[in-house]
Amino acid sequence: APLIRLEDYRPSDWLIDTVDLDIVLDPTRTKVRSQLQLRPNPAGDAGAPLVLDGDELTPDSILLDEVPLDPTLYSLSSQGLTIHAPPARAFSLRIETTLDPGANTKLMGLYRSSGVYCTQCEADGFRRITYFLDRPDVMSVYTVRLEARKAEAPVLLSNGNLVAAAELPGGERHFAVWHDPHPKPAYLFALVGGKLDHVRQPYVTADGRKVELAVYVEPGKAGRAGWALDSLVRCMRWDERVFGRNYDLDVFNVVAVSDFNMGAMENKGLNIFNDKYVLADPLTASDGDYASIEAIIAHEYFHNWTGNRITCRDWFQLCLKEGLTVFRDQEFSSDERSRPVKRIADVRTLRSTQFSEDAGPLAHPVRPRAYKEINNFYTPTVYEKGAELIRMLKVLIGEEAFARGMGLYFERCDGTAATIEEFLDCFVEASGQDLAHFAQWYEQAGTPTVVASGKYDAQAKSYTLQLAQSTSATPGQPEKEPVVIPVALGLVGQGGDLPLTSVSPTLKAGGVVVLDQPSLSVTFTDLPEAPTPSLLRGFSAPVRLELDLGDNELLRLFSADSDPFNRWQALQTVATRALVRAGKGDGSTLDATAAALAEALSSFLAGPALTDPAFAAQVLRLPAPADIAREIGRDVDPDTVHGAHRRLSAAIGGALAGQLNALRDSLTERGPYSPAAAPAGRRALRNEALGLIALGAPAEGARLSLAQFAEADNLTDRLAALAAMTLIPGAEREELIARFGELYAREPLVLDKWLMAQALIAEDGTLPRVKALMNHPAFSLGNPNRVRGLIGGFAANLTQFNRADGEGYGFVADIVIALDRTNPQVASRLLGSFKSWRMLEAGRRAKAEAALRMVGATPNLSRDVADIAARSLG
Ligand code: B3K
Ligand code: ZN
Repeated sequence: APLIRLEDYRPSDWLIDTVDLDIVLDPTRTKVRSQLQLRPNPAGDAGAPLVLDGDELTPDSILLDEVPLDPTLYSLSSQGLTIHAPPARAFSLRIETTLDPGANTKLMGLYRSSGVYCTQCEADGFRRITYFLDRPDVMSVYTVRLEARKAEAPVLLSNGNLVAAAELPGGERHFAVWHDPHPKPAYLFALVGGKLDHVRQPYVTADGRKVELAVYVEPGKAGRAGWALDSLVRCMRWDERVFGRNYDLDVFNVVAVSDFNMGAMENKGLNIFNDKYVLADPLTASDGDYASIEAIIAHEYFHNWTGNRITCRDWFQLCLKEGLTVFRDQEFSSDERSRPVKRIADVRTLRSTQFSEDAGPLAHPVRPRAYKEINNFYTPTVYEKGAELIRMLKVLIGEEAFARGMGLYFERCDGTAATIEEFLDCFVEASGQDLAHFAQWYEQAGTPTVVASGKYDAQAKSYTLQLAQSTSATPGQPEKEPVVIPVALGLVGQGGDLPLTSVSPTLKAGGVVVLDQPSLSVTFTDLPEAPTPSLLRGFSAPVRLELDLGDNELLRLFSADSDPFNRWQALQTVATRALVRAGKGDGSTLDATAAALAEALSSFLAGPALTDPAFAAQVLRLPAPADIAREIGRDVDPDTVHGAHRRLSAAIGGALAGQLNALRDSLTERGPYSPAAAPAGRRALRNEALGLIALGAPAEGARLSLAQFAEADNLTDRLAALAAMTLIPGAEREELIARFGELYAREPLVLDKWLMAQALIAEDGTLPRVKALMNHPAFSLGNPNRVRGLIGGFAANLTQFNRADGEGYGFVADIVIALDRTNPQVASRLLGSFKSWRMLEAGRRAKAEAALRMVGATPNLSRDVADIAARSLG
């Protein structure tokens, strides 16, 4: 496959002003009649051929200005349709194609999910529906007529506003016409047709527009759609209040489907969702699901401005919409819930997904320079690190300048397909600051390491902090430049934060030191006592921090820091250091660390911890074994790492079992389940405690888990009981697993969690268990959620995916190859599980490499899988 490069970008030679689609839905022979109004792009080459994208299409007929096009005047290839010498003026094209949505297993373009017709076009699925200039900088006004048998598709939806709908003569068929007045790129096109129930609610925007909101779900599931609709209303108000953004159509529809390659899709006025991120009731959705639904409903809604009204010039600018929209949804959730807890959760995700990507062969800049398959670049780097860049920008220029910059961006770029440069220019103008050096973050891959050390001068009452940065080489980028790192900091004394006084120009208002050179030092004066530095408060930059603080100083920060993120981080750092040592084979300090952590946690839990139980739950949770493996970084033995993690958890759990038990009792919920942040936080703490007890006092843990399972009135507590029991081998565990499976036999989304809980068991028997579960009646390789639950769960199992005998790699590699024949996107995602293979010890490394080579050598691989295999080995 050819390499597509950012530097080769050229405007399209042709533009398409309007698109009229007439689509007659049929399970195997859907007719698509498309009429395009084209004209030469003044910014392109006059007289250039017209090259329309098409994928797995053949035209039934082509008319140019209503006259059949002579076959000598065009040619067809597997990539599309070229009209060699089109008229050098505006003209129309009418093209008819026939599709088989029932046979579309790639879930790109038009397909059927449980009988419902639906589409997925981002990044390049529209070309699987009709011939088109399928690139985001070609924006057109769409009118879409949908026709179907009433019995098969009583609901017919597309983008924009409904302008006509009626039965056809005979009464068996009907149609609907939708018009979207906002010009949009083809990737935002969508249609839905099927039998669906819905819930709806009228909404009036701040600027007075009446909007009908609706959430469509599988028949019989409308009772589970309320939370999504409620979340939609709340995020719409929030966007009006915080960003001044109003909605711009008369309807906003959300549709849940059960076969979907990713989470959801922001099609204009018609968001299509993986039903996992819509359906919720207390017994089939966990607190985490409620929070994800709220976040993803918001994310897709926020795209209406950051993505749709302002879209991307080309796919290299993907972070322009994704990083910014993740930032916006994170801010929304922070405002709806606890800001520090949300930040901690987001940083955990960033470290586990993005830092690991940055540390391996798939590392790439937030704005990649080249790609073979764009669908492989919807990554934690583009999304989560992309959001961190926006967050840093806000810290660097300040809240007010940031708000002015956003306002400028919305005003200036509305209706355009924009670039990162145009975005940043708005903030240069709003702040008066030069952001050229900051822009380096978009170009340079890898996670910088910041090394910090400090010295107190008792005589001078001053404290000097040294900061240095470096970034390791990543594929294609052997040399790294220093980047602009905002280090938000405080100096903590016996009685809390000390005043920050410094003549250094690098110290900005709000206590931010900007590290934009290889190293710098800054001296703080007027300090009557030796301070403990609290660095990177709120995780002000996506970097690794190495501190010269001892465990005692960290424990002091844990109890005295005014920044909740760093309180949490302090304890994580103490645990991480001990686990890294033990994970490398030196477990000599682990017991002492366990005792120190247990003591700190004990007084924390006895103190005012219960004022924010969700925060306390985060404090109780140690870094994951995979985080420790990544910190070790080379010659990792997953069994040693996992063993150390178990030992530390068990020691803490054992020491605190009595206290945790009492804490659990004090947190017991009375009254009916509510997904609100406060009760969810109490459940999180209770269940975090249960996990520690299960490891530290297994008999007690089993008793508590079984009792909790029996009494629970919600999925969160049932799942936590199941998860705790998976840590305790034996007959009781197997019985609970069986009982859970029967209870939820008809709830595929809950079974996904059940499959995953089993796939994550850190025992040798897990691989045969997973293989057996592939024969479970609910499992299917054809459904992405099932695959992500069972196989994705297994691939995330540090010790079992990385079995010393290599069987874990072979198993996943075989599934990747099998899946690639039907769904390349899901297959290539799964292959991404190998991204950390180079950090393993030599034996496993060789076996993982062999599995990757086996995949790479398979004939007829999709571009998706071939690209990941090649880059993983590169
Ligand atoms: N924009 C979509 C993701 C599309 C993925 C294409 N492979 C969902 C989102 O980020 O909101
Ligand atoms: Zn998005």
